[in-house]
Amino acid sequence: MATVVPGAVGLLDEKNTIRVTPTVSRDYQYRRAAVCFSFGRTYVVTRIICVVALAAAATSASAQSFNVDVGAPGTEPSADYAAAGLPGKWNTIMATHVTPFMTGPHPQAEHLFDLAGDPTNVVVHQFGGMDLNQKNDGLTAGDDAALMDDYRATHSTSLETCLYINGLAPGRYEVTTYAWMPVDNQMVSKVRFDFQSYIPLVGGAAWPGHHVEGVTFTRHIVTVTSGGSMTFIGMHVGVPSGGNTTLGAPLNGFQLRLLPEDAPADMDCDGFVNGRDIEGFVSALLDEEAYRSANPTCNIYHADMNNNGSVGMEDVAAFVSAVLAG
Ligand SMILES: [Ca+2]
Ligand SMILES: [Ca+2]
Ligand SMILES: [Ca+2]
Ligand SMILES: [Ca+2]
Repeated sequence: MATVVPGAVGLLDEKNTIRVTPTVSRDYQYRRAAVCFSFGRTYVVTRIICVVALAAAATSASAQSFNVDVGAPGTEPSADYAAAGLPGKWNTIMATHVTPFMTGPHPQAEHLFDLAGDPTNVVVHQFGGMDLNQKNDGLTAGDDAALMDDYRATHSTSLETCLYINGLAPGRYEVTTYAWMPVDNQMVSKVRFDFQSYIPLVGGAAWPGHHVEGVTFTRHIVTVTSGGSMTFIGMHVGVPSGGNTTLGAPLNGFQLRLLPEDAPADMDCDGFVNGRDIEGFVSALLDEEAYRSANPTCNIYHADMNNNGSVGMEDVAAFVSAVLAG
């Protein structure tokens, strides 16, 4: 029986011969396989050697995850605040409108620190959103207020707040975008990303006491490539058609998380597909937030067995087959 090696380096069959999985990128295959192959010219490797490769990869993932508060300097939440994502160092950026318009790295872009607080080459700049506002919402407090009570706003249905993030390692990122208007909670905003058709609305309700998808934030999965047109993330927050341009649409902040490599059915991201993944699959199907809080660094889309972008009943049969075959 084949064994799934932690970190999706590849598959070890009964002869302990590595077979790199077809789902990982060419670049990823090369880097990971090189670690394994360097220990045996005959391509015969041990599981222990590949687990070492996993540890190295986990480090690079956290170095490509970021928490960002949009607001005045010094108003960021504390590092133990997770919001709807992972805890870690919060950057504060003004997200000031800069010209000329460009999607690539801008001379006036701001550098980001990763979750561990280490400096990185990842930079962000903004075009379109004109006002940096702060309102004291009566229901937010503490770190929630630090993130949500200040925001960059646009007041036009035709000019969005456009944030461009450059310098990211290639991969798939989960982007959690906070777009909730303090005080004037009736405001609804739209959130979209370049190269994506999914444009959810967010807002329209008072602070719920904690983060709620569709009220305080949206989630998108965005792919970054090493070449071509998708080398950056382009985020856009705007006033929907018929919306209130006087109040405007807010961008309170965002979180970026580099997702683990594709590993279908591995719901706890331990590198194995087995009975321990059943509980995670069930919660991914029935209660997304419960799944996320139990598996904060994993990838809920490991349950999306038919790869249609959502987790549903259509994924059950394939998941059961994967566990039985595991
Ligand atoms: Ca703030
Ligand atoms: Ca903010
Ligand atoms: Ca597992
Ligand atoms: Ca699916």
